[in-house]
Amino acid sequence: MPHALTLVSHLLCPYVQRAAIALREKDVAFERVVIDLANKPDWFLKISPLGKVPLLRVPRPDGSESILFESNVICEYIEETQAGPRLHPEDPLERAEHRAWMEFGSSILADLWGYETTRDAEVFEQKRQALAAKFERVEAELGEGPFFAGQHFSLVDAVFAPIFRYFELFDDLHDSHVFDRTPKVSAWRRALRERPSVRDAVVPEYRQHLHAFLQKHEAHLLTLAGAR
Ligand SMILES: N[C@@H](CCC(=O)N[C@@H](CS)C(=O)NCC(=O)O)C(=O)O
Repeated sequence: MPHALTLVSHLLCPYVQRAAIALREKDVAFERVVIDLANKPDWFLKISPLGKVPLLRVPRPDGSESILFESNVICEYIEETQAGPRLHPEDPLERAEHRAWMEFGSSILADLWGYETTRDAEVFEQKRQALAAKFERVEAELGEGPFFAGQHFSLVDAVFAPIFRYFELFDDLHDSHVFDRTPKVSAWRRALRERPSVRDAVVPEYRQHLHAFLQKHEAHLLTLAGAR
């Protein structure tokens, strides 16, 4: 039987991973369609208002289809419609705080984009410092763990897990020292790495794909690693 929900994806996209993690946490079966962003198919351009992934294709009862875009909107929809563990706090103020930290995660991704794609040593260093400063902010928010809000996995975890995944490769290539002053963030990273929903959000060859992406951009990170 075909799955009701289809997640239109790209192999490396951290925003796609948020939605995949949320679906897996709720134990929802879904289909994944992977597209090449460097060569966007016409059907995708027709249905994606911003030309971006993720999209969630949702069938309506009348047989038509809704196309949801924007990862946080998709995550909120999953939270509101799917059974399974809650991924947002019950309390409205805490829920708003979680949404704010999800946005913070998106701003980290903007710095990470510069960090991983620049060929310029100066820009690289600016981004490295911006990332370190942002993770120090996050550090101040964390409690006992293992997750953002304690024992209970939430959408904030789904947002940060793909961010941390980048550093598995990046810090192997060249230690960023971004986490030197953030022991709680480091513990959070470890907890998320072990989570099945996080592991399964990407293909087993993710690391190789990410490495190829760095090569395509002639990233300064690879120059530092002496790997180019
Ligand atoms: N704000 C969007 C950002 C999504 C986004 O930037 N996706 C990237 C891939 S990770 C994309 O599709 N970029 C379009 C392109 O590369 O042309 C969201 O949260 O869904």
